[in-house]
Amino acid sequence: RFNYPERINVGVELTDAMVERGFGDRTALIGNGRRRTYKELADWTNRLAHAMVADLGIRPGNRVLIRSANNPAMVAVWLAATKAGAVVVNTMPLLRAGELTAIVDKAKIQFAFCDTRLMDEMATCAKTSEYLEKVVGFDGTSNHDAELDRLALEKPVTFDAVDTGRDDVALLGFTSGTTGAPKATMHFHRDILIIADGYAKEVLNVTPEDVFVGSPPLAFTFGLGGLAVFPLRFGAAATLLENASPPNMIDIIQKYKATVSFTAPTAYRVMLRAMDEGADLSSLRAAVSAGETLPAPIYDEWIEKTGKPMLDGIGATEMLHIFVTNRFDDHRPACTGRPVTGYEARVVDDEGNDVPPGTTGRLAVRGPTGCRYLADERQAGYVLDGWNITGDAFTMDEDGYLHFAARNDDMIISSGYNIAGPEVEAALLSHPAVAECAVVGQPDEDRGSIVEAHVVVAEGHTAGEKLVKALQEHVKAVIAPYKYPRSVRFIDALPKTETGKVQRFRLKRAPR
Ligand code: 3SK
Repeated sequence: RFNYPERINVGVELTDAMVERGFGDRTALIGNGRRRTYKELADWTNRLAHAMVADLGIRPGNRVLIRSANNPAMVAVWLAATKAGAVVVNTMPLLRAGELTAIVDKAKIQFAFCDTRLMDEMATCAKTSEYLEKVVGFDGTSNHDAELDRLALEKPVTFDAVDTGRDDVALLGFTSGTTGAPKATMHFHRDILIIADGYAKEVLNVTPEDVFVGSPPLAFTFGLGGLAVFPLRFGAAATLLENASPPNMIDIIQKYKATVSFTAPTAYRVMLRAMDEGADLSSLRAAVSAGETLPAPIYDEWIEKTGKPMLDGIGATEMLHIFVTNRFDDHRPACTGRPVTGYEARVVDDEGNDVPPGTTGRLAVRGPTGCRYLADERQAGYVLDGWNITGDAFTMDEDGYLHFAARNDDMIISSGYNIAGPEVEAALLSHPAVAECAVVGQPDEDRGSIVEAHVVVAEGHTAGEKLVKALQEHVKAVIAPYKYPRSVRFIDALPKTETGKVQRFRLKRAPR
């Protein structure tokens, strides 16, 4: 189904190859107040790639970290590094130095390209990491006013991209794992094309007339696929928003007549309310919802207001993108749909045996993309007999449609962000007032879930509103601020089993 030449470079496929196919004058990227055509993007990435190779010494296979908010410059730096044969790790702007260092050390990253507005934490990371050799700033505002931009300025607009193989690693996607060290998932050049030629083509039917908008960070493969790879593969336009708050997205949809959106149910809820107030979102022909379960009332109201279904889907960083989805002509409420063509799905028990229809079990998938953890013994737990055992509990009905039941792990999904409870617990425990704590997700109307911390106060400290604020500020300072506990409750003792295991389920409220 996916027949690519043996030698292929996805950076070239999404830029120069598009110019060759006649898309040179069409808009590729919109962001920070500027539009870039495919020709401009190809030239830009070629100049950057020259600078990376000639001035900075990047060699094929070098690992490169990019730190930026969603903007055209981030996409250009990613594509340029890919053309130079590097293996790229995209990271979110909110990450703190400790989180960056964990990534740098896990992936043995030598080079980092950082939006100059986000240098502080990167510089702290560079001081502690044993691998990072060079941190180079780029101008995320696209004014070309930083070191990398200056190096690229006078370079030729053509570049002989590194002759990578279709099965060479191009991208490392980090999962927000629940426990232990971060996990890096390796993705080949061909994988990045497969998600476009599979899901985006078959399910979304992307055309050059499309204009994409959305909120997931490019650092998540959900965002990278939905907001960069899918539009660029088909000659469409990508709008990239540094601030992708729902009101901003609504403005951009109206301004650019966006046709395809990628975001979480929380944002769609705000869009529905904005429609009540007169916002015109009728240009949207495809609204993709993932990252959280899509509540049936939002799905129903979207159809009622727009006449089109919202496309609920589930993916995983391990699989690169969405592998089970609803379709325009095949969708149901409170249902995630059926596998994307090329993928198969089963629901299995703990031994990997199929469970009967209607019984909840673990979702197992296989297809043209799949999990390859970088140097990680957890690989053996994720892939069994060629089946990727996801962290989610599902039921399959008699017709083969999949219905989400629960996460199998301690992941909290809040406003589309994946937040690992144990990571927040570790941050809280580094505060002297915390003797013990347990972090759970609690149902929340606006955010899907919120992070809630249950804290046993250390001797000599006093529970109260002042401590709540102090703990929240402390977490924001230690790890990415979006992970902070919006709710903090004080408790005399954590519920535990006889063997001392914390019973987090006893701290959870039932969803309403
Ligand atoms: O469902 C998800 O969380 C996901 C993860 C990675 C890529 C795509 C998606 C939808």
